[in-house]
Amino acid sequence: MDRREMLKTVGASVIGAYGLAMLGQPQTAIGADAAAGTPDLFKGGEYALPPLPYAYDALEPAIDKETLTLHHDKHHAGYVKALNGTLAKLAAAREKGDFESIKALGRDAAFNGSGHILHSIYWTNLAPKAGGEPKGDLAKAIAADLGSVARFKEELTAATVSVEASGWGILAYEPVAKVLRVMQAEKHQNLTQWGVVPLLVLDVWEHAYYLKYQNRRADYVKAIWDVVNWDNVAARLEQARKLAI
Ligand code: MN3
Repeated sequence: MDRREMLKTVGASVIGAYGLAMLGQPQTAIGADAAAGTPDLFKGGEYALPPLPYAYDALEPAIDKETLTLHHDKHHAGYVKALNGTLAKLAAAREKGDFESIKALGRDAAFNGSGHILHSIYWTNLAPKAGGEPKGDLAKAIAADLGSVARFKEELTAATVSVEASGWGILAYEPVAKVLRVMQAEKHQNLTQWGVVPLLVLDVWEHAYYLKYQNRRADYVKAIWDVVNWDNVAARLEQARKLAI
């Protein structure tokens, strides 16, 4: 088995844990910009940086062009590169039967793999000329599981703003009880529950907002509601409901 085949095998098992079907860009009704750019997160035997599905300045004023450019082209790209590097090291270790570094490699794979997945979802969760309120089945599910849309927004805002250090606020679907849950992630990989499917993820690493908002994380989270692509969140819920654990 050559390196490319090994990566493919390793990659398939890793991405399987997250549910590959969830990662495609659902078509949205928001407009050509939001619907364009089907992210290809794994191609040619390696994880890949999906193109941003809109222009770098498309989310202004909520998210400024410089932040979005650095965030996508440098930070997300860095996670993809590190993930592929880690998986290549794991494959080499497997080839040699030398698992001395398995603990460190496992940590790196969890961190960078989760970073790749969450950022890929984050780009598609946002869109220009978006915001407003969720509709249809998504709105009904939010009301049934989380009180009301207004109360859900309060909960996710509170969870996101209060993440300790670097992390994410997350609306997830939990396929055992078949309910929506508001969660936090520290870094990218901590505090999760196996099996949940992230539907809407809000990045509160400082690199996501510091250039424009400095220490005012709450102002960034308030502004991000103006660019949430609810059609994308709704499409992800529809896909998640097909999962079984
Ligand atoms: Mn980030």
